[in-house]
Amino acid sequence: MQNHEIAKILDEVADMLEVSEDSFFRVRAYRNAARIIRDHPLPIAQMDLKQMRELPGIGADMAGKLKSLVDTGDFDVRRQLAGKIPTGLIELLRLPGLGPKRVRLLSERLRIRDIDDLKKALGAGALRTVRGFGSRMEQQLAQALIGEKHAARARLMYAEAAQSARALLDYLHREAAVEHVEVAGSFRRRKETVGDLDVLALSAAPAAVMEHFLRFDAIKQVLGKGDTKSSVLLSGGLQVDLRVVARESYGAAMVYFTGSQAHGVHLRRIAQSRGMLLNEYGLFRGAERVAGASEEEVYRALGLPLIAPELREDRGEIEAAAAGRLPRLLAREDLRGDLHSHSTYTDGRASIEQMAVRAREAGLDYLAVTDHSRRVAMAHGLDPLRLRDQWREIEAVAKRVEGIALLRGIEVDILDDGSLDLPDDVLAELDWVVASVHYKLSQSAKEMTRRMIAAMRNPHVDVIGHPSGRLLTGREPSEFDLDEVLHVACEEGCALEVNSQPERLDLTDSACLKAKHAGVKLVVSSDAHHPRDFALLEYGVNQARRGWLEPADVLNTRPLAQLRQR
Ligand code: DGT
Ligand code: CA
Ligand code: CA
Ligand code: ZN
Repeated sequence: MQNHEIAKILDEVADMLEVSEDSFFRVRAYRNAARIIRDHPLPIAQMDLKQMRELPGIGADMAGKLKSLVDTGDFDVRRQLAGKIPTGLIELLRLPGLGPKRVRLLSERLRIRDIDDLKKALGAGALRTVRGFGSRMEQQLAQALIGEKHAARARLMYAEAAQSARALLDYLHREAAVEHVEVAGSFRRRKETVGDLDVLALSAAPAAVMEHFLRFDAIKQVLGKGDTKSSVLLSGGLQVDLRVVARESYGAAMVYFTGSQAHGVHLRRIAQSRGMLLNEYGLFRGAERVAGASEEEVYRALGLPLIAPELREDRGEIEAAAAGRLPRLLAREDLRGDLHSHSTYTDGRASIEQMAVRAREAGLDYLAVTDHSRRVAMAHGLDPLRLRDQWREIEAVAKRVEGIALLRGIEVDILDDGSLDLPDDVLAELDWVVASVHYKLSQSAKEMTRRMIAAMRNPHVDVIGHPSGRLLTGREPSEFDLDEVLHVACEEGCALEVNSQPERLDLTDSACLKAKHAGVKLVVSSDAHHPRDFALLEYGVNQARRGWLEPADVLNTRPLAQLRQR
């Protein structure tokens, strides 16, 4: 069992507890455990009970449940809940806008037990009789139910797929007949979610590679096997297609299976216009193979430089490549600082000092400590008094820890009307102000646009944090007029964040590109709640690269002195 699979089960248990109105603390214990395990760098399934108990944040009781889950695939609390709560009710949680509290309301007030019941209630207009369910909600649900039928199997977040990909590649490398192996497809394009893994192995002995692959112990089901292609389902539900390719075709196969499909179609059109044929085996003129062994060679033969996989969406990259105007994409090494992080002053897991030390180890020159403001009570948000306490601590740590500059920051909550959760005179004393929406994300587009603009108009605000509030785990983005927000951001010199948390990745790639064109600067932030989280910057950089961002578009590529002059 991969960490993300264990975490998913714990989250489901938390959902079930919440649907059945269990205590807040028990729910939180499972959510915390899920988060800790999802983020843990080592495979939990390979730990013994003692090691599990020693995981920070995992108590003896939880460790026992984990052990049972890893050994037997289940544990007592989950069995009991599964017996008590109809599975249909849990499935409702997948619908947009339906959290555990709302699902409980539906079941209590309208006796809804599954999707069919919900459809009937919607049809009868019964939903709006329940408090908290407006006509917007009705529309949203009706739409989602139409989509439900066509929706394919759930896609995995990139970070989750990366765990499986790493384990699989490690395993494949152990077979001597594998000369080279890579994941292509949307995973290589670093898409925020991944439908399946398309793996290409270079080998002169396909049979040996296939045999080895099919013995991978995380395989739950073999969907099909052939001499050079096999498809399997891993235990976490992720599909893997493995293809074994010969040396002379490897580059052409990489181009073909990295996609996107639209990018591939465009390339084949260019090949045709030059009297050639491009397929997964090579680029051919008549019977002659013009190119195929490497991607570079294929692109070159089409008159193009190599195009970064993150750009291959046919969104203008081929035209840019032909004109010699490909962007010099942001790389992780370009980031000199991190401008969004939390500490134990609010909901972070480590002291300011621990965070500073790890940020320095991550190669950063500066770190803004941006804990929550008071409205975010769940995280013990800071009032001006405790904030001043924190400044003293920041100063003390700055003296002890050399080699990294610490900025006094805040993640100030944007209130419902766009005013901020701390007075201006307090904000004026800060080095760095992130302003974020955390509540009332369901406001109308008009209200939300006005709210964000009001926040950006405040001269102390440097950046809007996770602008849409969406979560890939199921929360829809808030609605606002992006063009208008970008217009004001540009006017005010207010930046927008690319939040690196795997379930946020907010802004999206296309919004990044729009921001760049509008002349708005971006900030790629970890939103670290734990020293380990600086590694998440990789995901934010992926998103930024998909959004065509170059170092100059991103404020935290600048040296601190230059950032301060802004
Ligand atoms: P995913 O798996 O949904 O996240 O997205 P992809 O892009 O990995 O799509 P997938 O796995 O269906 O196929 C991998 C690549 O193979 C895709 O990006 C382009 C290529 N490909 C697959 N099917 C077709 C097709 O019918 N026509 C063309 N031109 N290319 C295809
Ligand atoms: Ca794929
Ligand atoms: Ca595929
Ligand atoms: Zn936040």
